[in-house]
Amino acid sequence: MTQITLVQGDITKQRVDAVVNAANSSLQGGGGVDGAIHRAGGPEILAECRRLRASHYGKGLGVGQAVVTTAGTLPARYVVHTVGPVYGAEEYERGAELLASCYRESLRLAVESGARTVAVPAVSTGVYRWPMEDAARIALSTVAAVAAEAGGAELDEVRFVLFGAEAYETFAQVADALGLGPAGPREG
Ligand code: AR6
Repeated sequence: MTQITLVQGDITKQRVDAVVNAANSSLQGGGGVDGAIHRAGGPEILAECRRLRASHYGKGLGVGQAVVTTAGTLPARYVVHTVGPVYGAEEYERGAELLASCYRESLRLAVESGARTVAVPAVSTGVYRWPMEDAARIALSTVAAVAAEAGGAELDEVRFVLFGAEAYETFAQVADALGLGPAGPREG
C-alpha cells in the first residue's frame, strides 16, 4: 500500500530514497527547490546533469519529462529532475497534462531506480507561478492514480514536502476533498 503523506518542510532534509527536483530544461540549476537541492547535494549533481546534457539531452530536458542523477551529499540516493510547465505558457489543459506528466515520469523513474520512498515538491508553484490549489489537485490526483495502478506494490511512500504553512494547508484541504485521508505529520 503506497502512503501519500504531506509534510511542511525542506525537501533537502528528507530521508527518502529519491527526491524530486523542480528543475528547468537546462538542468544547470536555478532558484527555489532546484537551488536548494544543488546547494545541499554538492557539485556531483551538477556534474552529472552536465554529462546528461552532453550526451542524451543536448537540447535540454523537455517539459513534463524527468531524468535521474545521484543525490550527492543529500540524505537520499537519487535526485529525479523534472521540468514543470510555466503557468499560462500554453493552453490550460495542455499545461495541466504536462504537470501531471512530471509526477508520472518522476515516479516511474524513481521506481525503475529501485526507490521505495520518494519526496516530491509542489512542482511549478514557485517561479513558474501555477496556482497552489490547482497544482495540488493535479499533483495529488496524479500520484494517487499512479499508486492505485501499481496496486501500491511498487512504492511505500510518496511524501509531498510543502514549503510554508499556506502550501501545506492548501495541499491538506485538497487531499481531504479528494478523499485521500489524513494529511500526516505537519513538521518534516
Ligand atoms: N523544499 C521544498 N519546497 C521548496 C523549497 C524547499 N527547499 N524551496 C522552495 N520550495 P520553484 P517551479 C517550494 O520555484 O515553480 C527554479 O529556478 C516553493 O515555495 O522551486 O517549478 C528552476 O531552476 C514552491 O511552492 O519551482 C526553474 O527555473 C515550489 O517549491 C524554476 O525555478 C516550487 O517552486 C522552476 O519553477
